[in-house]
Amino acid sequence: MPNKVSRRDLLAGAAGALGAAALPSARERVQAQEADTTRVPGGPASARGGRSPHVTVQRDARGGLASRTPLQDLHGTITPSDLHFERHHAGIPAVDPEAYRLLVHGMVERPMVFTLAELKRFPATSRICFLECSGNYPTSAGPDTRPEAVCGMTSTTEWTGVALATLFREVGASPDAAWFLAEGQDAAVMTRSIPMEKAWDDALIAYAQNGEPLRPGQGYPARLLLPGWEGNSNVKWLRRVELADGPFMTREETSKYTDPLADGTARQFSFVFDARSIITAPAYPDVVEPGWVEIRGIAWSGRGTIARVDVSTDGGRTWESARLQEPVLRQAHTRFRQLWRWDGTETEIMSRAVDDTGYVQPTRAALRAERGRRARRYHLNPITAWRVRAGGQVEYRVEAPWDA
Ligand SMILES: Nc1nc2c(c(=O)[nH]1)N[C@H]1C(S)=C(S)[C@@H](COP(=O)(O)O)O[C@H]1N2
Ligand SMILES: [Mo]
Repeated sequence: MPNKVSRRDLLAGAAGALGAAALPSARERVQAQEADTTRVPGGPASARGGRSPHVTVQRDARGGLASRTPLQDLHGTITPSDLHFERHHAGIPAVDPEAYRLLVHGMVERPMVFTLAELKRFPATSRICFLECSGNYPTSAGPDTRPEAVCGMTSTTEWTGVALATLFREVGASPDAAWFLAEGQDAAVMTRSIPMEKAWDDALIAYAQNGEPLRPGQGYPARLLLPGWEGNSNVKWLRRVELADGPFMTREETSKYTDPLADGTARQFSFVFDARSIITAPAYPDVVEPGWVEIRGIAWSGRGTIARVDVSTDGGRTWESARLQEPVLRQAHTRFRQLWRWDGTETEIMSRAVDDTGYVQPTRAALRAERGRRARRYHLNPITAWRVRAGGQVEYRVEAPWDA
């Protein structure tokens, strides 16, 4: 319960602040207005909005080459553009939109170069989906780990652009082309090979996010967008697309983003993200009180649509289906909620996502058994648990380091 303040106290406070000096300072004006917003005219309209001075939500950008979405501070499913996570291997290039060119060549009838204006003249299409980094797993995590540090390298956006299939029809893609290369114009010159099926299915050249031009960190002026596929393959600052009859075997796909498996083989192209979920509240550093608590979180799957999210409040012994909150979109963050009556005893709470392909989010032990001891910290999606102490403090349930 907030402190009890009477209306008369509020009015007296406002009058006092105003009466303290002949002309109220800006700060006093704000205080007076907050005490009773009906007595003083409010602020003016502005050319560009900002957040309330009371809202301090921001990304964790301590990584320098990466920043994380504060999942625990968000509501709904769309990530505000300035809170979308960022991951760039060699910094954010300053690309001049006038000088920007996209070359499409290789196994095509007509190699073509597109300006940004030309890309925008094609029929536009929009798509709401998540984008996640393949390395979205904590390196070292103590009990004081927040949701953003567990998996804040995932965000959901309404992307707008031109379907890659439209461009491929324009250049006359050869029916024998099986893969295409996507190359960025940053200092990392990020290059990835993508199967042509994804282009014919739902790949986009995106130039807008949530209604505005791409943010520089998201690949301004244009990027490749592959719904549900690992973040790394969504090449930003896209400058070149080359069609070929096989993969190009770039560094990112021969060494970095392959997954060694338990049977001694390796999974080379791990494009599609498996289903994952996390409880974002209550979570560290929340403190809960005995009684009703609404457990809230997000679930997503690169394979399709979230079909169910199970929640356990007894350390994984029993599970109940949580309520899914609309909209439930394919390959997008999906909200779940579950009412829980906490009796004040120590326990663990956790969530388990199930998608419409029947895939069930694994425990860490199951994932470990599947991937084996050589597994690296890529494409990890284990169930995450929060420990609720008897005093109500919520802590991250620490797992042994993945590489241990
Ligand atoms: N050109 C280029 N594209 C890139 C990268 C990069 O470093 N350079 N990073 C990739 C990685 S590892 C990820 S996870 C996503 C992150 O996209 P975001 O920064 O828009 O969230 O972009 C991918 N595309
Ligand atoms: Mo990434």
